[in-house]
Amino acid sequence: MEKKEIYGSRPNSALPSGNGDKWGESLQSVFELSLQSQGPERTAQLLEQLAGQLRAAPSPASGQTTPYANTIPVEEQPPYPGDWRVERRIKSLMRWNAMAMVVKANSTTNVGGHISTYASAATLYEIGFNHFFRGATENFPGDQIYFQGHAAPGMYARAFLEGRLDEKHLQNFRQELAEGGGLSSYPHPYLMPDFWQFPTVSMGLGPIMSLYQARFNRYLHARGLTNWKDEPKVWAFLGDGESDEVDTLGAITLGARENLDNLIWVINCNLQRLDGPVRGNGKIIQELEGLFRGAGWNVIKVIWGSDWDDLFARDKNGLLLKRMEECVDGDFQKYVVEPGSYTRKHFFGKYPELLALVTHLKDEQLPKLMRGGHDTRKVYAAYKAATEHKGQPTVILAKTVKGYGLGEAGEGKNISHQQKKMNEKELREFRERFEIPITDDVIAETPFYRPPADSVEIKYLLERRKSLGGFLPARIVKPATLDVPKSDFFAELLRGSTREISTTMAFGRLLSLMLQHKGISKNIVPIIPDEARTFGLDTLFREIGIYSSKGQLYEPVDSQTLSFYHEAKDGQILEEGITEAGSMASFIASGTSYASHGVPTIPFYIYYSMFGPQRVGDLFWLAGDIRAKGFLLGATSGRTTLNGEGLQHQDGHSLLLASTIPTCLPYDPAFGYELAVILADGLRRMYVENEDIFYYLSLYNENYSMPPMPAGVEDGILKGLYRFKAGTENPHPASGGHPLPSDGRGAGGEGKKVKAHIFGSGPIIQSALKAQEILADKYGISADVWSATSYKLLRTDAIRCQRWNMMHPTEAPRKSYVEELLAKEQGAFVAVSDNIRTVPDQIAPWVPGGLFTLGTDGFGRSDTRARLRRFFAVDVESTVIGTLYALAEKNLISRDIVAQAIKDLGVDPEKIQPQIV
Ligand SMILES: Cc1ncc(C[n+]2csc(CCOP(=O)(O)OP(=O)(O)O)c2C)c(N)n1
Ligand SMILES: [Mg+2]
Repeated sequence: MEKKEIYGSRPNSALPSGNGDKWGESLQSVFELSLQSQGPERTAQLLEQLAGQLRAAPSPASGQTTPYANTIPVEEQPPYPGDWRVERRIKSLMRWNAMAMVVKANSTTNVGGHISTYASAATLYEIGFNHFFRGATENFPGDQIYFQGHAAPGMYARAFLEGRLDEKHLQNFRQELAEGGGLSSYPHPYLMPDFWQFPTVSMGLGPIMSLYQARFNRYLHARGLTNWKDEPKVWAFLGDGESDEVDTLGAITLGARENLDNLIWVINCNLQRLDGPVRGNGKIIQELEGLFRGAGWNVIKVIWGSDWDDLFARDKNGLLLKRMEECVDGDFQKYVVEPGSYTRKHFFGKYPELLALVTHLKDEQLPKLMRGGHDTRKVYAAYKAATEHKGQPTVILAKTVKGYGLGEAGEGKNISHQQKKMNEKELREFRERFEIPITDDVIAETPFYRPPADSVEIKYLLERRKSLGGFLPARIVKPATLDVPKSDFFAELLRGSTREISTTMAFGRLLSLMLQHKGISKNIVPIIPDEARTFGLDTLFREIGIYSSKGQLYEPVDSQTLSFYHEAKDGQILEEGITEAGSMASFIASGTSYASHGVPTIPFYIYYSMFGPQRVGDLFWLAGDIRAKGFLLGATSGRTTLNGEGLQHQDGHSLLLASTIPTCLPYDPAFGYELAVILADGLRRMYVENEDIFYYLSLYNENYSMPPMPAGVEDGILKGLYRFKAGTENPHPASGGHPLPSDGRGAGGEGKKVKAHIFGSGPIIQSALKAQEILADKYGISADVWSATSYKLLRTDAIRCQRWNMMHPTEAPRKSYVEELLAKEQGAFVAVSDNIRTVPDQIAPWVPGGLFTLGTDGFGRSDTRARLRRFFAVDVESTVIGTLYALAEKNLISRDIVAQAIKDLGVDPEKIQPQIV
């Protein structure tokens, strides 16, 4: 008898049958029987249970996907607790106002904006707002919600209906500099600090931050720093296109490993991204399901809406599911944009039985068969299940239509993402579809609409938020300060040491001291991505423990040693493993806990500096936007100080990258006392003065003796430059030194004093100090050595003055710190550091007579420090030559001296040099 194929016509979707495969045949017939008697949903559920058992088997053999069906069967849908009619009205008003603010803004400007993202996600948000998202109350920090960046107009529209924003705000969407201020394009706490909590618009950052936020919440609680009654949930809304970002999916196993059932992701699967379909030739929902299940998440698919339930119930042969499985996402998109007749012919028409299923529906009704993500009841059921699920994070894969409700203006079209204008006809259609009471005479102006305060809608909406604890999004910062140590607490570092240590070791010591300081010890959050041993911080393992939600279930191999690998439920260190992105996400969660939990914590994130802003620069940028505080420590810094490691490891430009972040203070300290002063001041500014800034400190691993702090330099350390060691007043060339020319221009010649100034940073200040001696001894030149701790800060101060002067041309000009400091200095100015020249060059315009810079531009090499420094020309000899050259350039000495010095110092001028194109 010929077997009738009922389910799965594609090669891999039917079970193997025939050819004597009895098991396959048997399973197939049980499957078919189940479909006929139980229906597809129940069958899908049973299959999932079996698949679950299979996955739990020692060698999982099955794939990770379930049929293309709703995970929650209709029989298990909970009753809907709200008044869905009123909610629909409210949602329609949101839709209108969100659309109107974009259309209006773009009628007079070209500021852009997005309509279609929120249009597809409105139900996903509204169910959350009306039933799930809890605001902050006395003992509850509020649920933490990462709104999809491009859906921002929807959140503004809601805040407008809630009375939190007025028409003027909406009118000035994306016109923040307009009179009276405006609304930022996307969630930016920096720009709207009372409103937005989490920046999300750079795709992938919201997802990874939400993961680490959920874990950080647990960490804070485990360490006794919070006293909430209920645990906050972390919700992240993301796009299906966004799931292509490595940041989105790259860390999801953390969620399962840490049993983050406080985390819910809602992926708005409208099957489209900016240009077109996310997976035209496949199914993004299925692909994501497989990934999340594989990573140990609870997956809830919301594929079809209630309108389909009846069809599925009547489809005894499972043909409807089969047809859905056959279609790729590109097909589904076509059914959105084409008329119902097309869907009837091409979707249902493939099988006569399917056609029969929809004979009672007119063509116009077919496009109204909703996708699950637009169905209030289905979405509610999914959220309820997600919030109640224990032991795993949940991802909800909600199928929606991009630009839902825009009709001809963009519903499901490839251009939908960028649609920001609508003509009058389209506006009328939109108004009719969502029943907005706006009359024809004004519709072309796309007026905003808010019903009166005593309307059913507004009362309902406000009551819902009230019962859920208040409005969201809201960023509420309760004033809190810490009793931070002053610099004298670090007296040991201020005294210096003859013992040779590196600035990394100095930092280790400072951290130990801070961990003993009553005012801040418990608020410190050390974050390390698998590099503690590199930085000599492994003793902390035992002292303060590594946080692990599971404690330590094994005896560590080094349990007999003093600094054994100690994991504990209340451990203080976040040992993140090899993930700089994850570590930055932890830094941000900790650096914003003052706002998200009302509990200030102080992150010290120490990492291999090359893998800092260069690798995860977008998260550095975001740290500024989100107003994170804390200290980033780029250790093993320097293109020549980190010898041996070569091109990929030697960092000479992170300081420059860090300099680009407006709220970041980058410092390049040379000595332990500088570090102590900077840390103490940073603690004060961030945790006492409550400035929303963060610090980037370069740390190096070269050992040298640390001098005691000279008197009166604290201010200079903090501002970025101070004279560390003045040159000798009357230098005389030592006997055997190079004879000076007697042309009247030469150093020391005719009694003329030739002066130079060398700015050194980090360990390269050693080159400057030794060069200072040689310049005095051999060339009779007095060179002052300055410690340049922060070129960025010098520069920003200078440009602030410059701008003021430009705008006040008739008033007495202001002078920046660096100009004041150097105003009376004579001679040539030279900078030398282990960074590319652009770092010191930041201040060149304000140095009298210009700045001559030595630096490490070009790729690193694996070699010794000495050879590397010669290669890049930042060693002692090159610093001498550079200084002489700078003097010669100013006609202060003869060029012959420079040429002679090159010979005397044994430098080969023709030797290979770093390539820079
Ligand atoms: C890192 C990054 N790359 C590119 C963009 C530009 N961009 C903004 S939205 C978008 C498409 C988003 O598609 P999806 O995630 O599916 O969201 P949808 O609007 O469809 O809900 C792109 C490419 C961005 N914001 N961030
Ligand atoms: Mg999308």
